[in-house]
Amino acid sequence: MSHPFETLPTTPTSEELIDKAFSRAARAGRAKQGHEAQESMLQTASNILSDNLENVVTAWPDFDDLDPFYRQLADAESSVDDLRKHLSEVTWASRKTDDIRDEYQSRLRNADTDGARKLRKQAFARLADVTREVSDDLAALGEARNALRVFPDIRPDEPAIVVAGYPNVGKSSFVNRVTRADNEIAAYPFTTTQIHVGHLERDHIRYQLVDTPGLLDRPPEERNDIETQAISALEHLADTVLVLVDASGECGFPIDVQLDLRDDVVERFQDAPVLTIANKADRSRDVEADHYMSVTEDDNVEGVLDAAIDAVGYEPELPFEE
Ligand SMILES: Nc1nc2c(ncn2[C@@H]2O[C@H](COP(=O)(O)OP(=O)(O)OP(=O)(O)O)[C@@H](O)[C@H]2O)c(=O)[nH]1
Ligand SMILES: [Mg+2]
Repeated sequence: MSHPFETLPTTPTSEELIDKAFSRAARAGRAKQGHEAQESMLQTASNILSDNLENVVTAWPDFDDLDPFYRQLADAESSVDDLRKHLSEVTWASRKTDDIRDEYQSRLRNADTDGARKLRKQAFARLADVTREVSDDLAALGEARNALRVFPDIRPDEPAIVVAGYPNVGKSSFVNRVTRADNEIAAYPFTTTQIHVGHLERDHIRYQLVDTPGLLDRPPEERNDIETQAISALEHLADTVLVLVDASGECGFPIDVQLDLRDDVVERFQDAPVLTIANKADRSRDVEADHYMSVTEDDNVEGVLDAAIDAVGYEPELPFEE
C-alpha cells in the first residue's frame, strides 16, 4: 500500500506543455500538405494540451474520499479549497482548448491554403494564451504535489503510537530502541518539521511509532497554522500518545512546562489515551507519571512499550473464528 499522493506524476509547467504541443504539431504537419497539414497541426496541438491538462487533474485523488489523516495533511500543506480551485481552473483550460479546436477546425475547412495557415496560427496563439492563463494554477499544484509526495508512509489502518515531548527528553532514543533494527527510521521533510516513523511487530500486528520533532515538542502558542493542522492530522491517526518527560531537567526545560505540554496533548487528543512517561529515571524520578523508564540504562523500556500496546487495545480481526 502506498499513500494517496505518492503516485502523483510531475506537474508540467504551461511552457513545457506549449513546447510539447507545438513541437509535436510541427512534426505532424510536416507529414502532410497544404490544408491537411494545418488541420493536423491544430488537431495535434489541441489534443496534447487538452489531454495533458486533464491528466494533471485526474491524477489527484478525490479529496472527499481521502482518509481524514491524509486530508488533514493535504490541508496543512496547502489548503484543500485552494487545491480544488487550481484543479478546476486547469479543467477549464482543458475544455477551452477543445472549444478552440472545434471552432477553428470548421473555419479551417472553409479557408484557402493561405487562409488556413493564418487561422491555424491564430488558433495556436489562443491555445498558448489559455494554457498560460493557468500557469499559476499548474505551479501551485506542482508545488503541492512535490510536498505531498514525500509524506511519510503512514498507514491510517495500522495502530499508531505517537511520541510527544520536549526536545532532548529521549523520544528518538525510545523509538530507535523499540522499533526493529532492520527497519530504519525514515525522516520526512514536513514544512518546518519532520515526522519519523518506525515500525514494530507484536503478535503479528504491525504498530507504527511516530516521533514528531518540531511538532509536539513545544507549547501551542509557538505553533504556526500549518503545525496546528498537522497536529489535527495526528489526532486522527493516534491510537495512543506517549508524552515523555524528563524530571532531571537535563533536557533544558523545567518539569512544569513539560507537564503543561502533556496537559495540552491530553486536551487535544480526546480519542486516544495519553500516558505520561518519565524518562531518564536513572537521573530523576521526581515527577508524577504513569510509568518510569531509562532508555540508556534499559530500565523498563519494554514495560512502557507493553503499556502503550495495551492502551492501543487493538483486537485483530480473526477471519477464521466462528
Ligand atoms: N541519562 C539518560 N539520558 C538519556 C535517556 N534517554 C535518552 N537520553 C539522552 O538524552 C539525549 C536526548 O535524547 P534524544 O533521544 O535525542 O531526545 P529527543 O527527545 O529525540 O530530542 P529531539 O529529537 O531534539 O526532540 C541524548 O543524549 C540521549 O542519550 C535516559 O533514559 N537517561
Ligand atoms: Mg529526536
